[in-house]
Amino acid sequence: MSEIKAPTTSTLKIPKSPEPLAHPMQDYLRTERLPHIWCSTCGIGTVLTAFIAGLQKSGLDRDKVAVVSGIGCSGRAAGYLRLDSFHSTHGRAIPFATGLALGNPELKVAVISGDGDIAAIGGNHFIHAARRNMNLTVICINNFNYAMTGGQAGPTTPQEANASTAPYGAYEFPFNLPYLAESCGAIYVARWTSLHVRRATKSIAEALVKPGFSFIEVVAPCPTLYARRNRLGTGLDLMRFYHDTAKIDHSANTKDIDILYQKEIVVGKFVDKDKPDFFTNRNNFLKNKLGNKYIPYEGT
Ligand SMILES: Cc1ncc(C[n+]2csc(CCOP(=O)(O)OP(=O)(O)O)c2C)c(N)n1
Ligand code: SF4
Ligand SMILES: [Mg+2]
Repeated sequence: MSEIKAPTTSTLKIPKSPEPLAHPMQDYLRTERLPHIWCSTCGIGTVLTAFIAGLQKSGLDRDKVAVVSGIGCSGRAAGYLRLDSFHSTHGRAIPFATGLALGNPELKVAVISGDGDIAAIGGNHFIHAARRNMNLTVICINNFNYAMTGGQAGPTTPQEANASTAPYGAYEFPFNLPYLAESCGAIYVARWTSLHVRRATKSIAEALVKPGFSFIEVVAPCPTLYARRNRLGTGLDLMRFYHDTAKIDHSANTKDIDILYQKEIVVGKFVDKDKPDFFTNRNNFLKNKLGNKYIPYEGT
C-alpha cells in the first residue's frame, strides 16, 4: 500500500485570495470600531444604512453635517459614523444637537437615538426643539422598549406587550410619536419600519435639506429583548410581520395612527410643510422690532 503523504507548503496549492471587497458604505463608517455591538437581526443597523444612503442622496457636504446620539443600543449609531458625530448622555442628544446647531447655523445636525432616549428622559427636549422649529432632523429608532438596560417598558411600549417591568403586559397609554411631533410644531413628520429602507432613505434625504425641525420614526426589531419576551421570533419574523401589516397612508391624520400591539402599523410621510426655522423666525422678529440696530445672528 502506497504511503499517503501530507501536503507540504511547497506541494499545497493555496488559491490566491481575491482582494477583500470594500463595503459600499465603508467610507462613512468608523471601521476601526467594528464589530458593532448590535445583536443578529437587530433593526438598528438597517436604520444606520438608511441614514448613510439618505445623507448621500441629500447632496449635503458631509463636512457640514454632525450626528448626535444619546445612550442605548440605538445611541451607538453616531459613534459608528465617520462624520463629526457625538455619543452624548442619556436623553440629552437633542440639547447637545441644539447647541451645535446654535453655535454653527451652517451645520446640518441630525439626532439618531432610541424611543427611551428621545421620548422618555429626553421628552422635554424633544417637544421644545419641535416647538422652536430648531434646525434638527431627529430619527427615533422605536423598538418599543429600553433595550440596552434589559427590556424595560418605555413610553412607546404598546399596551399588552410584555416587558421586564411589565410581566403581565404594559398598561400605560403609549405615545404616538408622529402625533406628538406634529402637535409640537414639526414641519416634516414620517414613520417607517426598518423594512422600508428605500422609503426611510428618501425621507431622511428630504428631511436633511429642510430647514426646521423634522422627525422620522423608524419602527425596528429588538429580537433579543422585546421580541423574545413576547415570543415574536427573530428580527426576520418581525420584518415579515411589517411586510404583512404595515400600511402606507401618506394622508393619514397623525392623531389616528397609534401603534397597537401586533396590529397594523400605519406608515408614510404625514407632514411636509414650510414654516420659518428657528434662525429665520428670530431674525425676522428682532429685525422687525429693532430695525437696523439688529445684527442678524450668524452663529458664534
Ligand atoms: C441618566 C441616565 N439614566 C438611565 C440610564 C440607563 N440607560 C442606559 S440606556 C437606557 C435605555 C435606552 O433605551 P432606548 O433609548 O429606547 O434605546 P435602545 O437601547 O432601546 O435602543 C437607559 C435607561 C443612563 N445611562 N443614564
Ligand atoms: S438588545 Fe435589542 S436593540 Fe439592543 S442590539 Fe440587541 S436586538 Fe438590538
Ligand atoms: Mg428602545
